Amino acid sequence: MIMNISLSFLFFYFVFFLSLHYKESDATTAPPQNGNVYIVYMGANKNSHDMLLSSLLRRNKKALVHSYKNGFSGFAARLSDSEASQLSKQPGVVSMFPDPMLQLHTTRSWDFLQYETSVLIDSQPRFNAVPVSASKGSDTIIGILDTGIWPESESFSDEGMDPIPSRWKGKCMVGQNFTTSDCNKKLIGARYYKDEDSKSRMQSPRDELGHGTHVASTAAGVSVANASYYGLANGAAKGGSPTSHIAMYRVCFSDGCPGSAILAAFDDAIADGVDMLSLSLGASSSFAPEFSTDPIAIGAFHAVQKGITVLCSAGNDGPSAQSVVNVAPWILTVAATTIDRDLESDIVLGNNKVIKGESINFSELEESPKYPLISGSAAKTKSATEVDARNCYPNSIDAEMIKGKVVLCQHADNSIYSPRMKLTGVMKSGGVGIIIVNDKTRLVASNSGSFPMTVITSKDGAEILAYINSSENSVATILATKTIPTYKPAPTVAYFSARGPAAGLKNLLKPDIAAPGVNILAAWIANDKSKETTPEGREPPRFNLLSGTSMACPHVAGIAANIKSQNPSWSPAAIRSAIITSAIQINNLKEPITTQTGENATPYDYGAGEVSPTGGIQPGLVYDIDPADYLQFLCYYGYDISAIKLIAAELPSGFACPKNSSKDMISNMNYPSIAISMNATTEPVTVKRTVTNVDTDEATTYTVTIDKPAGLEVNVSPNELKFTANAKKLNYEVTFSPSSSAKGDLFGAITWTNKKYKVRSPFVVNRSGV
Ligand SMILES: *[C@@H]1O[C@H](CO)[C@@H](O)[C@H](O)[C@H]1NC(C)=O
Ligand SMILES: *[C@@H]1O[C@H](CO)[C@@H](O)[C@H](O)[C@H]1NC(C)=O
Ligand SMILES: *[C@@H]1O[C@H](CO)[C@@H](O)[C@H](O)[C@H]1NC(C)=O
Ligand SMILES: *[C@@H]1O[C@H](CO)[C@@H](O)[C@H](O)[C@H]1NC(C)=O
Ligand SMILES: *[C@@H]1O[C@H](CO)[C@@H](O)[C@H](O)[C@H]1NC(C)=O
Ligand SMILES: *[C@@H]1O[C@H](CO)[C@@H](O)[C@H](O)[C@H]1NC(C)=O
Ligand SMILES: CC(=O)N[C@H]1CO[C@H](CO)[C@@H](O)[C@@H]1O
Repeated sequence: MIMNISLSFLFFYFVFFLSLHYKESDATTAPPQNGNVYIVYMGANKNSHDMLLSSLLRRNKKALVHSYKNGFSGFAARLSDSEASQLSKQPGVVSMFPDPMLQLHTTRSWDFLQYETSVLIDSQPRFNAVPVSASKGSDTIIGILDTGIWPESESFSDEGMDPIPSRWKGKCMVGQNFTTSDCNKKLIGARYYKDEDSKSRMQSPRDELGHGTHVASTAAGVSVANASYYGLANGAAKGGSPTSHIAMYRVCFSDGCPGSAILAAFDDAIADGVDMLSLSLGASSSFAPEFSTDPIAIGAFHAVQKGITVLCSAGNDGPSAQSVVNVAPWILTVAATTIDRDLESDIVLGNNKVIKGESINFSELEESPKYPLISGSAAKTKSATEVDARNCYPNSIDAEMIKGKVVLCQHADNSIYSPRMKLTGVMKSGGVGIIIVNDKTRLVASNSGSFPMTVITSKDGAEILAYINSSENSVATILATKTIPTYKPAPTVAYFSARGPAAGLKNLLKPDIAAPGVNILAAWIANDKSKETTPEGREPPRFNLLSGTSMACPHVAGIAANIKSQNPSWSPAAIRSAIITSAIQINNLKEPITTQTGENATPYDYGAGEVSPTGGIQPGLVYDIDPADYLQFLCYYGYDISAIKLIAAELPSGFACPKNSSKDMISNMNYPSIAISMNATTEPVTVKRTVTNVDTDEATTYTVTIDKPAGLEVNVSPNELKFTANAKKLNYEVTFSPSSSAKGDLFGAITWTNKKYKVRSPFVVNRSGV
């Protein structure tokens, strides 16, 4: 019992901390660090690794936290300042940096909802048809770096699963409340990363927070009928690749995800033999590290070199520009969209008008509007400002005045208090319900526990204010949440989804793709007694509703696993290409996908668009990239050889950066999208691409279609590609010529089509200084 209480507290504290932390991050300067742990990176140098480590351990037996040996060499150690400075000067040490503490990419904690495997969109059924063979099982192994797993969940049943692939070399580690019998043919591996000095961290692959269980079941959970969150979002819960195997690497704890553990997990996963790695975590955009000190970028580089596809969430610091993280060109970066189910919790006013709101509530308010209604500003305390009261900041509204009432609170974008803190304030003061006015979150349902709450748009907020003004005794009620199954428009880009372009990287389009990440129903830990998840007097739910780019990433991981199982020899770049070029740009109203503001989404919002559940299995053509090209990328990015060694353990002999390296040359990497940075000159810019025919039809001709914005001439040469048995790979060039007045971000797409396939590449040209 005591254990449960403290775990719930931890979870609450954790999510709460993240929401506070997010707001404060702009003001602080130092990124969060894991104690005084340092990552000592030694590249490919395995000999000095052992020597250095044994000399360190002679002095301090307990200093070692993790040792890395498979993909790359190095270790993480707990060091005093003087030890750290000494060690950094030792031969063989390529770099040394403080162990960063990364975060899970769920939304600021409490914004929850529903799941459906594929968004109901008419996705050009004539093209990219799924081959019949795709219905057979997949043997893919998806590794997940997260908070651990709840192995008893029905989503991880191995009934009907294929045997564990013989290439698997991983482990099912025994830990607190976790034994080898917790693994099966579905969950084939489970590891955790011990840190003897951090007793507060559970030493086990068992999930205490729920996030890892949710993410793993979204990627590869088996179908579970009649899943719901207390009746909401009822249906079959099923992962993107139900026949894939799961390997969980527990790297996150209630205090965050240490970079040293992330690197250790990459190191293990490479040796274990995973095919995919899915990471729903990262730095916040204000602390996004350079590639050379980013454990995700470094670990992913080595994994991709070994043919493992690495997928990461884009982060939840949207909608501001340049908020996207995990942007290395060897990673597939995933943004989040809404799905077509809305969780509606309506308000009935005294004049019988019904206002549509969004939330998950367990209120016991009566259905007739009998509760007095008051706005935060009308309940202002003497000392509070009008703005604080209108936004229901704690201590700015008078407890006596709101007792027994439903309170209307604004929630301005830059509010320092989260909706949950406002809710707690109103609840403690004896209010009976809270209405939050916020345009962005209207489509992202929030779980308000047992307290009645709903979120409405500012337009509806104005209507309620007018009603309060016009009525002597304004009254209202908040109704039970109901599931609206065919909400339109969907998908839309979620407000929290981090946006491109990547800071300092205008020549690479990020994020790459978008996937469902709002109101996602998936498996949950069975012992969660936190108020956020389990209402008073109820049993913990078997499934939970969450939102975040964390939830979007495993959708794409499942899809990537299906592509890999059909095309086992494909490189990570080819798999990513298939996903990008088959994306969907149209919503369920057959109109362009929009953002939270209702404007058409751009590639900075959703990359190539919404992921197609099956379109990438047979894409027709792929844009492949040799991992060596990523070394060139680092040259163009501005790194010299010694900086490149901070990421790549080994360089090909004789490797040198081109003397004329510049960021503009990144645009020529064979990426499946195109990003170009232009200045005020009208000089045209030409980029090259190479496409490989991956269809069984060797003789086929593709023609190009160009979707170009005003002010930009786009020429593709040649405009026809004739593939034959001897010409599987063909090159083309695209020339972009701006008009003298064209400025800002110019978006468009280049699409190659034959009778069977559409292969679409989005482009962005930024013209500045005009
Ligand atoms: C330990 O695992 C069992 C399921 O086997 C679960 O019921 C229990 O709540 C777990 N305890 C903790 C502390 O995780
Ligand atoms: C579905 O689950 C609900 C509770 O979550 C239960 O009341 C109902 O009987 C179940 N229905 C079926 C067909 O199993
Ligand atoms: C409500 O009335 C006050 C004055 O009594 C006025 O300042 C305010 O603009 C009105 N608000 C609305 C929404 O009509
Ligand atoms: C850079 O130099 C290489 C030769 O080292 C040359 O082939 C290439 O065209 C040059 N690129 C640019 C953008 O000047
Ligand atoms: C504009 O860009 C071109 C090509 O990248 C470069 O040669 C030129 O120097 C730039 N002009 C200015 C004014 O920056
Ligand atoms: C694109 O160029 C405009 C100037 O025309 C600039 O204001 C804008 O910030 C640029 N966009 C990016 C992503 O750099
Ligand atoms: C999801 C949920 O439990 N919603 C509840 C909201 O509150 C009403 C009572 O007012 C319940 O009937 C619903 O079940």
